[in-house]
Amino acid sequence: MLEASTIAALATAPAPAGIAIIRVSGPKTRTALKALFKGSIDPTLDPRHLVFGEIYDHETGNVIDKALAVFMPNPHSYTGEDVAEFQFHGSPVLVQSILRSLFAFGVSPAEPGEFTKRAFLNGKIDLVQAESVCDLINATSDQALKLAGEHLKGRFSAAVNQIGEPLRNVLAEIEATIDFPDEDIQPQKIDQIAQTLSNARGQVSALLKTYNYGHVVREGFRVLLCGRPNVGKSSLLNLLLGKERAIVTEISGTTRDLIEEEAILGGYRFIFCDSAGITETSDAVEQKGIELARSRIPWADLVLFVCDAADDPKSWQATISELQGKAKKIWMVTNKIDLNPKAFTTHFCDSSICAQNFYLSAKTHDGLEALTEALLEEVKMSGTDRAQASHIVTNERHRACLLSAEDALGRAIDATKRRMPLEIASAEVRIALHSLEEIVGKTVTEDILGRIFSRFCIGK
Ligand SMILES: Nc1nc2c(ncn2[C@@H]2O[C@H](COP(=O)(O)OP(=O)(O)OP(=O)(O)O)[C@@H](O)[C@H]2O)c(=O)[nH]1
Ligand SMILES: [Mg+2]
Repeated sequence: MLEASTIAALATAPAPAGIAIIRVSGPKTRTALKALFKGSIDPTLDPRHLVFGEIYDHETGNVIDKALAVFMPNPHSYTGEDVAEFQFHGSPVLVQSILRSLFAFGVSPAEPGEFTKRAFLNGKIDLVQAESVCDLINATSDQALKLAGEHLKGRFSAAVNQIGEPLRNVLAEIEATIDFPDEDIQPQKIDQIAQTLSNARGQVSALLKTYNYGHVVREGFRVLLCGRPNVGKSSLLNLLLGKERAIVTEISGTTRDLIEEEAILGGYRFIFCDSAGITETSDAVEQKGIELARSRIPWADLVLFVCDAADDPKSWQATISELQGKAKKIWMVTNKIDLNPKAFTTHFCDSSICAQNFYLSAKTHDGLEALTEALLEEVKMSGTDRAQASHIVTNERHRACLLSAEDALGRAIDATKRRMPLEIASAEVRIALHSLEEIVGKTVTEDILGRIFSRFCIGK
């Protein structure tokens, strides 16, 4: 047990509810339970079973509420310490009274993420698993939940640890040759070492390639609706969201502000953003809106450039050229095809500017299904080389560690190929291993831990 204090916090959301749960962890849990809870039996004598009883105020001796209590002795608990949980009527006033009673008994308020931090420090879970608890709680889509679940099972950590294994062997081999400098190192041996390093780097690179997908699943895929005024951007936004979020009128320049809203499509999280139509105008408010629209372009994973099927392609050419280079990816959506069904013969944007062309009627919904299907496909393909869910990098910290490992392995391979002294390769392999171990938390500083767990809510 690394922590001596006993902590308590509300584990459920801080709002009136059917029930609330307070969690307690640490060496004083057993005595706190005995002193503050009286049930049909002593819960510490019947671990992992709910016991019905009453919770008492430590200072006045009065009953606070009827409750269920459960005791989970160490080491078989979430934190690895003695843990107790109380379930009672979900009133915020009762929560405060029970916490006050526990604090009066000598229990301390838990810090954000402290239960999970203790689970990590006591070796119940590794750092990737601890982080995935946070991701699981905050997941906003089925797919994000699935990735967090896989990471929580420890499969991603296993994949990372597996990459490190042969590197440890290489290190041992190099060390042995350094210890016996008189013995000649066979060239095949050095080639073998270079091959092992190169395999490991390949595995690291493969993981890194999944980050784009992992990031999009976790944070959402960002789509900006952009184009000239009055072409139907807001109509399309409303269609994609399935609700009337933005004002639609026949007046050009209706939308001024950026309108951002999330939607779940096919289990994936999308963030759509509507913007003011880009045009030359002397209206100060409209100008401000256009500036905002332009500033949003780098934010988007994809820009949907909407145009009106009736417009001469010359009218939008300059605007779309302006987006080119600033936008990560552009798709052209020719709207109002109900009025101009033959638009596809004249409206087509070059693949050097737009990756795809779509034809739509926001009025009749013609073409909407093709567009949403393509959006889903785009998210699914956002990792060039989609691996199984357990091997997908979702976290920026993990990516930074993998990049550092990839670089160090690159330098090690280079040194071996150039037949430089093996100490150089050995130092680089150590850096790579250190970076890999940092991912799962085998080597991690207090500062990094602080940053990770401060993102958690209290009670987690
Ligand atoms: N017939 C037809 N009308 C459409 C279609 N899409 C939009 N409209 C009409 O076009 C007008 C402009 O639509 P909006 O969605 O407000 O266009 P916008 O691009 O957001 O316009 P601004 O905000 O002014 O830039 C409205 O009167 C819509 O009803 C369509 O597919 N067919
Ligand atoms: Mg609009």
